[in-house]
Amino acid sequence: MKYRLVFAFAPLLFAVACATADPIDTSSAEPVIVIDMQPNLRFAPSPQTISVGDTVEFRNVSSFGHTVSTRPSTPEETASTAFPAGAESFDSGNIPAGGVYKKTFTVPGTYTYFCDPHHGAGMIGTIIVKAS
Ligand SMILES: [Cu+2]
Repeated sequence: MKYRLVFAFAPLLFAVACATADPIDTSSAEPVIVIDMQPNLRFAPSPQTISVGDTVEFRNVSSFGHTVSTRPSTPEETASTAFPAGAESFDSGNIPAGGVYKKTFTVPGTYTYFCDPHHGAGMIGTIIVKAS
């Protein structure tokens, strides 16, 4: 009888244990800097200074898609894109509403990036990566 009771409540106990566990294990995670892609077509904060090796998490907090890119496809984008020698260009592709794109910066210098669909509206951001 006792055992049957335990089995009956096992799923419930499991659910409670899961609910009370820390949902994000931060014990071994690298530092994460958050930059929002905002509904007003701005990256924020920008400029953002980080340390080499840091990971930036770009969060789309608007209700439509954005990109994070240093890979220009127009002369205008080329003119407002920059990244240090030795670094590779990057392009997140479309990040849907509520989506996230993570990038780790391993080469120090200044990165000027843009959102492809909203470049013309001035959605351009700057990240300064300091050498450690
Ligand atoms: Cu955008």
